[in-house]
Amino acid sequence: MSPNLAQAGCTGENEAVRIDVYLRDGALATLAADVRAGLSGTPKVLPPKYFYDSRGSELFEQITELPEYYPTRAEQSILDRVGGEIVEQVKAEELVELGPGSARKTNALLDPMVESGIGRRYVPFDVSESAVAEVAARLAGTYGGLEIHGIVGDFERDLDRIPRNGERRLVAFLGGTIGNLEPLQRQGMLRHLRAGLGPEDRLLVGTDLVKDTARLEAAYNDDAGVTAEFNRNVLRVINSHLDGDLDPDRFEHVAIYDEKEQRIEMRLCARDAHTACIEALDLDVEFAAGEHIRTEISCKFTPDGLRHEYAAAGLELLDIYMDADRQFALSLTGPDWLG
Ligand code: AVJ
Repeated sequence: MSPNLAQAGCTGENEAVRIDVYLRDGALATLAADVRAGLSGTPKVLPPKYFYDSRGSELFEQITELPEYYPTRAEQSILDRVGGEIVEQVKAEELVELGPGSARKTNALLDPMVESGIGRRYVPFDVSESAVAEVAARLAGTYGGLEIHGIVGDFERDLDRIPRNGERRLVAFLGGTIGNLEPLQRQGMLRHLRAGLGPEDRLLVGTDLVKDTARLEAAYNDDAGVTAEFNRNVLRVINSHLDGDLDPDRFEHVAIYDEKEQRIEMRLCARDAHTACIEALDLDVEFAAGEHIRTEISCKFTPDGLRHEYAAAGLELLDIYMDADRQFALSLTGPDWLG
């Protein structure tokens, strides 16, 4: 399949920007299949990637500024402290960023890459086309000589689309997004990423850390109700793309920490018994009063647990960096000798 070169070479005036869109049609096909499968079984589930239409991406930006939501600030503080050190160590010619969103944190890596004269290319890879387009345009303005090659895709399916240029690569998967995957999916993704690394390439992963339940739950139950709106947004996405009549007001936002599984679960809980219709799927979905849809898991980690997970995927944990309050971790990993 050839990419839909929506904006190849024509974002702004900058010829160094290219964006390949692999998702545009594919996204709707997987949305339909995922919604049918997820809302037909028990418990009901929806994949978190569908939060991020332009409204959902905007709501997530607001989440990152909430007083209760510490991960973004904690990760930023780590990157501000060690970004230069990491770049110097890796001597990366290319930065591939998985799920950059608005890429607010990326400067902490791109600045030292560009200043050292070693960095040449930035490859933002995101499920949101608007996010990739905006990031590409903004960073093209900031970094004159930098080549930018955006990819709009699903990192569970399109990772192999990232072209290999034979340059030394730093692959960054920040924000704790890897925590949205189930352990088996996560292991699969780490192995996949490992398989794409040359001996000198490095993978930098951001993960939220296990901490007390109150603090974790507050981060996903903010007082201003922004996370609740973000959660309900997935219903609006389904309604608009699949002609559904899911009523956001009939669902309560719930986020609870499961200490045994070490993860936050976000849910939408039906306030009363009712039936929704998803026209495009010719599907009626019945909700009992109090029945929930699980809309996201967000796993929390320990440094030891991380080391083991990386090792199982053929990755060696070379360095682990934490913020002063040990809330969040950045893992620098590389392919191990046996892998
Ligand atoms: C961007 C996926 C890491 O799991 O903390 C924020 C998404 N969900 N508030 C997270 C999210 C609810 C976030 N990630």
